[in-house]
Amino acid sequence: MIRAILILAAVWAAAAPPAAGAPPAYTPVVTPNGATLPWKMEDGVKVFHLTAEPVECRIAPGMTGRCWGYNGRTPGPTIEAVEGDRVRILLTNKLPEATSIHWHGVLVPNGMDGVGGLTQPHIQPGETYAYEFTLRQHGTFMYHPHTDETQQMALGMEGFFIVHRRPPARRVDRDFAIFLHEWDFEPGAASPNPATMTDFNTFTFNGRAYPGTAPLVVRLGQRVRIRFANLGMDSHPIHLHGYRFKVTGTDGGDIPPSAQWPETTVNVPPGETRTIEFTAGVPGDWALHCHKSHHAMNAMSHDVPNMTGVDQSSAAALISRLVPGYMPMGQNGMGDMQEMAAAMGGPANTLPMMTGEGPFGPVGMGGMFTILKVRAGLKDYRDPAPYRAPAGTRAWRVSGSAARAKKAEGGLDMKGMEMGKMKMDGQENPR
Ligand SMILES: [Cu+2]
Repeated sequence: MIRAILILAAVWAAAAPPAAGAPPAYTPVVTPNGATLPWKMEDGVKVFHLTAEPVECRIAPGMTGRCWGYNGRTPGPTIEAVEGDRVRILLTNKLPEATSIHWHGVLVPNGMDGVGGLTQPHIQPGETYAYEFTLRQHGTFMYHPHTDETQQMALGMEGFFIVHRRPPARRVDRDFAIFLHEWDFEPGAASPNPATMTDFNTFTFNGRAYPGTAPLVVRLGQRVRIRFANLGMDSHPIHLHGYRFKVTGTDGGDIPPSAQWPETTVNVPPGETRTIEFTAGVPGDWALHCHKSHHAMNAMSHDVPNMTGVDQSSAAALISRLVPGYMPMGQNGMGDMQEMAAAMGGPANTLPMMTGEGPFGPVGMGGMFTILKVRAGLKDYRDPAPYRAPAGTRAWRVSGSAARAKKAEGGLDMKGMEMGKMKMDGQENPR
């Protein structure tokens, strides 16, 4: 009898929605540089409120975009709920034009699908609409407008809609969500051009370009999930250094374990989400970035002649008679442009192409780039100091300029170098 009651209680606990304010039965999602949408319980319904509005987007130090989004940000705050929840989402339109909101990947009754003109009237400026449905699945989904989509999504109107599994599956310790977005900002301009179809120049994780992106801070040994979403015009192959991972889900749901294979890069096409999982078994500062090389750069201009290997010295002498201070660029690659651009100063509100300082010098990346920081013994998830590789586990100079090497060494102790002792087992995906 007691056993039956215990079983019934366990079944009820698994099915009942948690009381408002009770700790969630899942690891809450972290949206780096972003936010999670608060909710309140009203008669058994989780009620959320989104406001569509113009927003300021701090792309990185030195650049702010005038964009559109939800609740003061782009991407909008992450909606987080649990399978079985009844949710009501209010949308207030504070844009200068009509909008609507679609729940991408969420299985809803047709009238809740949010396609302006098709399943409901467009939501006019000043109006508020309510959407209500029961969540019958779990996974990583999105929300975005379905009115004047080209303009509204290009300006940043999008967000995560994450539904946790009930009962919880294998628990992860850290659960991150990163929205990918490409923008076209004319040099010096703050408003992105929504008419651009292919040639974008600014690439962001959750509305931030490196070095404006927050790192993903993880304690050594933790199970990590990262969810990526893309509503742009281009696909983004996101590459993680130091690990192998498995793609465990799409916006269609879980991928069964028998269909998962190891990867180091996951391509995230437009209109899709991808979820990856791995165990963070090796400490370090591991790069996480889009592998389209132009997407890991800022303010990248593409309509330029190829100067690689071209001796510009005679041309430079001639041009500088007409344009005092003229400097030829690109002869030895783009790496020197960072320091040059910093010295010259670019247009206002425009980022240098490659920025970010590491312990050994400029990182030479921008755009869709951040760092997975894995450390033993973390007490909290604040950004830790740069990783210091143990003696014998960092690349070393064999020959070359001692002066350059000294600068590159960054003053680190190079004694006791011994190769061949680096422990690799933590990099294996144990499952
Ligand atoms: Cu990309």
